[in-house]
Amino acid sequence: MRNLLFLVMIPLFIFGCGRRPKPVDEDIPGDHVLASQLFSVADAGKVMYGHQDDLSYGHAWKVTDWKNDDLERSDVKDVSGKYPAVLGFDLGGIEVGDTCNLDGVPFGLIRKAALTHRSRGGVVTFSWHLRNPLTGGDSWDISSDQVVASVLDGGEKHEEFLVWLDRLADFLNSLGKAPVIFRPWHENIGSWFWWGGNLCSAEQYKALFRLTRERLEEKGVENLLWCYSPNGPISKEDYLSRYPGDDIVDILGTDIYEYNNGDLDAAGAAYMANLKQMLTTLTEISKEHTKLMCLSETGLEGIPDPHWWTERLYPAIQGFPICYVLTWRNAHDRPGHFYGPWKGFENAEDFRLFSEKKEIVLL
Ligand code: BMA
Repeated sequence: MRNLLFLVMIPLFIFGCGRRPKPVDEDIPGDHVLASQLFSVADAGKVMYGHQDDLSYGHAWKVTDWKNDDLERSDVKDVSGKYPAVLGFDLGGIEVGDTCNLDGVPFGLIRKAALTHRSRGGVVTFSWHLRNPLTGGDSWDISSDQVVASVLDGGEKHEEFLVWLDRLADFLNSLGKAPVIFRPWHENIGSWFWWGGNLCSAEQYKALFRLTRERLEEKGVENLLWCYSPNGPISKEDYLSRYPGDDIVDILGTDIYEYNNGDLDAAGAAYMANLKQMLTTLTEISKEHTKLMCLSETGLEGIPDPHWWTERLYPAIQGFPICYVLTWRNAHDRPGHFYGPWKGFENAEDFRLFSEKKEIVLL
């Protein structure tokens, strides 16, 4: 996706989320169709709600026989009657040829769920918690600050890393022409992933992002919208310090969580202030760079706040032109590790009220 500007000017498609995208011309690339869909949502003052792994598993359940499953179960649908508009998946493990991702979800199921969701009219986004190519550890292995350097051109792991990118390309190509949002190298201002702020220079980070996009495109991967999503809140200067460039990035994202430190009122107030500060900054950058923007990850683990959806998240994002907000996964095997709604949990009704707000879009 090189230039999204003309999409704002030429009304190629008129549809909202929940209606199937109807191309008026089959030659129009899928990434343009998706960008147009996202621009229409943001221009209408709407925000699509998204949930990680929503069709693959939920609180205390998971799809077991994915080949014969119609993927109709969803924690979000159980509570609100509708699927989330945006569905997130993680591709960690694809690079080494695993059959399941780092959370045990088969890549076959991810492919099927992504295509099913797209055919229902929804939007798909992929993150990538890949392994550490230098140490053999995981994304969180920050024992060396030479990992990014090692995969760049001239580095000792460069050739191996290209093979990793090619495996990723094969998976993405297996989706046919379905457009998706790809969000690699996320939360890169913090230093908890091997591509984090203290683990590589800004130039190395940008080169890593560029290498990823260029290699995938060389391998024929089209139809991606590329999202840059540092952890927030951070200043405008910090956000842009590692920004890979307007020719590389299509969507400006940020990941911001609420952390319960025992004082829910204080944690909630800090979360709302953080969101407001970061989304104000993102709005400014998105205007200057003519880019879409989103809240790429958010949530409060275990949602101990009974009115979190309507009194924390909703007022904090209200009025900002984000095309979507995505809450993280409801782990099926860790009872307290959930960020989305599920039927039977005490604040399910609060989510239902959130989902019925006029700005919030589900499928
Ligand atoms: C984290 C946690 C982990 C998970 C990872 C990738 O935030 O949910 O359990 O492995 O995301 O999905």
